[in-house]
Amino acid sequence: MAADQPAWWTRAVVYQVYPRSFMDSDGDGIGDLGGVLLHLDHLSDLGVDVLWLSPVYPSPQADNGYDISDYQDIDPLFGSLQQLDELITALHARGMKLVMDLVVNHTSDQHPWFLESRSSTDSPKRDWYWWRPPREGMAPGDPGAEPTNWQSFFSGPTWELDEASGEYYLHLFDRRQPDLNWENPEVRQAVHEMMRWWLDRGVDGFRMDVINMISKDVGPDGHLHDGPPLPGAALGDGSASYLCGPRIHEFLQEMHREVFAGRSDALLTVGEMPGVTVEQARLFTDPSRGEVDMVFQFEHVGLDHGTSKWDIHPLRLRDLKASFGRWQAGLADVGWNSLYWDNHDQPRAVSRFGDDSPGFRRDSATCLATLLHLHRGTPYVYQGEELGMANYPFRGLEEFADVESLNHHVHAVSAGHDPAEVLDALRYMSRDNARTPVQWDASPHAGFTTGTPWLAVNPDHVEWNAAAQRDDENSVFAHHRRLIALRHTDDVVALGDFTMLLPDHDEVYAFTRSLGGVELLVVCNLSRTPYRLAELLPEAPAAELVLGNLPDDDPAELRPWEARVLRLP
Ligand code: TEU
Repeated sequence: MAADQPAWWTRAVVYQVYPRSFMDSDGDGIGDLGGVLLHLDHLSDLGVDVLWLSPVYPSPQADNGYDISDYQDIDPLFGSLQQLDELITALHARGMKLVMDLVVNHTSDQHPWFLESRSSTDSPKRDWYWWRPPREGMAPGDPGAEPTNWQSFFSGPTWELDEASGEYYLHLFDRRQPDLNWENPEVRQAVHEMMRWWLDRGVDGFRMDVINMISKDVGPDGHLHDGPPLPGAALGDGSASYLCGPRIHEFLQEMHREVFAGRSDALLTVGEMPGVTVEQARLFTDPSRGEVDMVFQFEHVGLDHGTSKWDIHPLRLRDLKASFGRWQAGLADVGWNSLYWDNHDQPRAVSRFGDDSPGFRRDSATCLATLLHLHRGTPYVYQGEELGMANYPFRGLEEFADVESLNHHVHAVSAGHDPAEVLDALRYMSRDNARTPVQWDASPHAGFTTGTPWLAVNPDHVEWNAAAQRDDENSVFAHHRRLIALRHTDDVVALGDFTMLLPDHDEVYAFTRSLGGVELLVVCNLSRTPYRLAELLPEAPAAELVLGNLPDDDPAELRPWEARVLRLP
């Protein structure tokens, strides 16, 4: 942030659209750009400033569009370039911006660049991807002959054998998502050119998929290193070789120079960075370094993980406070935080960190939202979060579609895990929980489609839907609207200093925000236990209520899942 004027995004709120599940305008059961255009009122009414659109580019859809086969077009499944232009115009007319998803750590294996690269070992694009011979002394396809022992994010090794050449290619994600070789300057130039093309078209920035994985730790001879063995697995953890690798800052600074320098500062860049530390994030988001505006960090969404995301432990509130507190402090004077509970990769927050039982669902959804939106940083709302959408009651494996979930099931069961336990973990943690269609109304398929939805609609849509909430001042939607408005109007919410209170309390989350003599006290009860407020925070009962999630009642008692934003005298 420049010292003189805070950047515009310090008071902005971003709304993520996962187009496949947002709204289907043509009855094929899959959401599309026409559907996004139909529901822009929903976004304006909510008051958000930016729409981040998950990938709509041509893609075989092996990972729902995060496997791109053409960076400069729109998949007919989602619509056309003309509709994308319409969306840019319509958003701008409403004072909103459009941020596109940039997926350039990897392409689809059907991208012409990869088809060319694969076509022969002499191809001019051979070096655009990571091709390696089998491990020394082994033949292609031998068990363990992969060039490194890395386990992929989507189960199994990160290497796939190409029978024709006898060489392996690298894929940190699915085998249909080969990693681009950013060491090659032609790759970087091609990406920069494509990004400029989108900005020239009018888009307002990029959310950069796994952007801290583009630099790999490669020896001068091209050697990549094995990682430490993973507990109970034949494969290893290669993350030290590809998370925030040796040239990551150089690559992002070069991108900034080549793509963003000299353009309007009304743009937004956010780098998705699994495993990023606070110290690294300070570097990535220090404006004087010219890298990105903010990053998505993963610490808080890993606090309920054990050895993997499928090994689920209940969240301890003091761990969340320690983590958020460190991120708030670490990026207080330099850099900027992004704030999120939900996205298309995470289970629904109200089911995971809240209480989605009927009596507490509305209150816990609004309590979690208050907690998040009152932090310092740019909040991200994921479609349906503003309605309190919850995890889906999956009956069996046949109801899952996500490549990560399905690959995990195959690998875990073949490794001897109890299929019932594997299914339980999927039910709770699968990305498909976030991907069920948005619940617009109580009609069949929740008003999402007139056809058959690609992923089942949550049966709770008869009660939990946008139509029921839009005019209800007590709804989760209305509460989000108030939180977003507060950030727009109140400097202390956007910019105030953050101080964590009660760090060891297991059920109550409290903090202050202060700026130029104004001080807010935020207190959130993340439990069913009522508390006497004066016993926790003696100054609270006398303070003025700015915003609360429950009807005014007894100021002395903090009710189950109650959240209050108070102004201290
Ligand atoms: O996700 C990156 C990532 O590391 C995880 O969030 C991942 O989705 C997984 O849950 C790890 O267990 C990004 C995208 O957001 C995701 O949808 C893509 O599948 C992935 O990159 C590959 O492009």
